[in-house]
Amino acid sequence: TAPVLPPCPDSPPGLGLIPATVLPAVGRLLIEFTSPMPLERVQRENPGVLLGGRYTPPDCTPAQTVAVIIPFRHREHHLRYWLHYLHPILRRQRLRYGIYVINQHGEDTFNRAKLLNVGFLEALKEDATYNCFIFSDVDLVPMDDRNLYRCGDQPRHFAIAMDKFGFRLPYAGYFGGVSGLNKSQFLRINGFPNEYWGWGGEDDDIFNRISLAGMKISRPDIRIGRYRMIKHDRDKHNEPNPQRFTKIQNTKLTMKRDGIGSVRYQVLEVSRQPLFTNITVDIGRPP
Ligand code: UDH
Ligand code: NGS
Repeated sequence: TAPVLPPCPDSPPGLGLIPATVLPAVGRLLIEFTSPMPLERVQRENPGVLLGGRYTPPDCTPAQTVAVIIPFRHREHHLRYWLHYLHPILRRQRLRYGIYVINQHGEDTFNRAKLLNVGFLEALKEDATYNCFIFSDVDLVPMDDRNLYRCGDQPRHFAIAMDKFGFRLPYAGYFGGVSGLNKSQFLRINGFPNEYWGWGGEDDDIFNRISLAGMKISRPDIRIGRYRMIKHDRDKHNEPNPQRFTKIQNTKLTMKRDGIGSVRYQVLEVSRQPLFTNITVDIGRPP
């Protein structure tokens, strides 16, 4: 029988130290997106990561099992950097985790929040023990490994100090980029909205849901929640949604009927890659 491992520490040792890809500045990592990043290299540098992008610490038993959900289409180049930086960070954080890339099939209008709902359900189908869900854009890399990718007693907002916003929150109710909810928090808000097609507002709707459910956002220290975003042009088929301003006024009415309880989609392929699980899905198109 396997030996019983001790629980993983609340503050994993070695964070803020100086592994290969890290600057000798406490906690701060050197993040750059210029050198080419072949997947073979990322694979070689992360031998402990199992098929599908699964990882379990060898030396302790984590309290949570974390599904990292990435909304995705045509961003392979960003994904390689994301995997390169995040796998070592998540391993150092002593997390049991899996990486799920939710790839929107076709060229209809993008729908970030609906893809995140799909990720929640599909991750649970892969492993019913997931109890923490971290939703991350593919172009956001934390600059400090003390920003722990875990869930707590309130929904968590991780990406609070992004370089493009001068390392500050752009507004007090900002909940975009990288966020995390445990299973019961996610279900309490009926998941995320499915009806935000195109860019903008869906993160504000999620913020509204959380507030309406009587929960409060938890955030790391502003010096720790720093992120670099990979610079990119606006994507095709993700134009700003002109309905977003009226929609975010109506969350209270819409959240009951539109959410995880009403999401309809069709999984086209589940493919377990060495560093992540790729789930290609038909989520339909705007009415
Ligand atoms: N995403 C894709 N493919 C797409 C659109 C979005 O994978 O075609 C995902 C990806 O994870 C991305 C996230 O959805 O990180 C959020 O979309 P976004 O990066 O387009 O949103 P952001 O607010 O950029 O970062 C908006 C366009 C900014 C143009 C700036 C020009 N300088
Ligand atoms: C707000 C958007 C959010 C968006 C944030 C940052 O205006 O969805 O800007 O955008 N809300 C609405 O449009 C209602 S960013 O500067 O990253 O492009 O996340």
